[in-house]
Amino acid sequence: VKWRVTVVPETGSTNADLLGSDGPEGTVLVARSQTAGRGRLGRTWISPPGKSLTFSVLLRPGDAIPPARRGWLPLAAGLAVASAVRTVAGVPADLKWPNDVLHDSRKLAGILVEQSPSGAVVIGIGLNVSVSESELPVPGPGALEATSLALAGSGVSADEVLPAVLGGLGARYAALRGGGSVHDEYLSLCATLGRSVRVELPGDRVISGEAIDVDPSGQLLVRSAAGAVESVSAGDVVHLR
Ligand code: BT5
Repeated sequence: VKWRVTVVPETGSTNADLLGSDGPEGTVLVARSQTAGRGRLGRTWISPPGKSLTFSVLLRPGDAIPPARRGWLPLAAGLAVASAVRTVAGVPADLKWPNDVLHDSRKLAGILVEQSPSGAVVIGIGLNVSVSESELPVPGPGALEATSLALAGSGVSADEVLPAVLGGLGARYAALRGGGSVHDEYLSLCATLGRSVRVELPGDRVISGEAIDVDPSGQLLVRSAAGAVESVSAGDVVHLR
């Protein structure tokens, strides 16, 4: 992909903007401030103006990535952010399935992937950069504590991290388009695998067990104490112990 980056001082949600646009693949919208940042499942993403990296990219995978493998796009985005954070900021980061970026078990970045009816895929990334302790959102019940690159000891700016994330996302997107896999890299950076987890599924169902792998479509495989393996396509994972 050739990225074309536009930076705006403020918008509601960069994801909403790109979902409503008919821009070409590779369109990137960065907002210095977001007034209505969206999380998954109707939740909100909070970012104090100028202290985080909030942006979205528009992809048009078409037939190159069949629907059965599109589930890897959110995971590839998580890998791009975690590895950019490691290399550019020097902050040890890992992932909670599907793509929460964690440092020291606290949430450094969140990712929201949405599809438009026309088949465009919008990947929105929010990364806490120079957010201070008192500016971090207070986690609701069951939610992870938040952190930022600054609190993790790094002085990098949003503008220094962005090119690394875009480069890493482009490389992994190209791999997926070419029929390649990011499975092994994902296993190496995902802190969920091998853990005891509780998964809150949409519709209030909860399962628990050991997270054993990610299947060929990007779903999380959870083995219950009784030995049954369930695959999870969407849900909130809580790492236990
Ligand atoms: C996410 O949702 O983590 C996806 C966040 C995606 C944000 C980006 S910013 C650019 C683009 N444009 C948008 O409008 N959105 C995308 P979820 O897994 O549902 O997590 C949301 C939860 O994380 C909230 O309910 C809070 O508990 C918590 N949270 C909110 N703001 C946070 C922050 N800055 N740091 C850490 N946790 C936060």
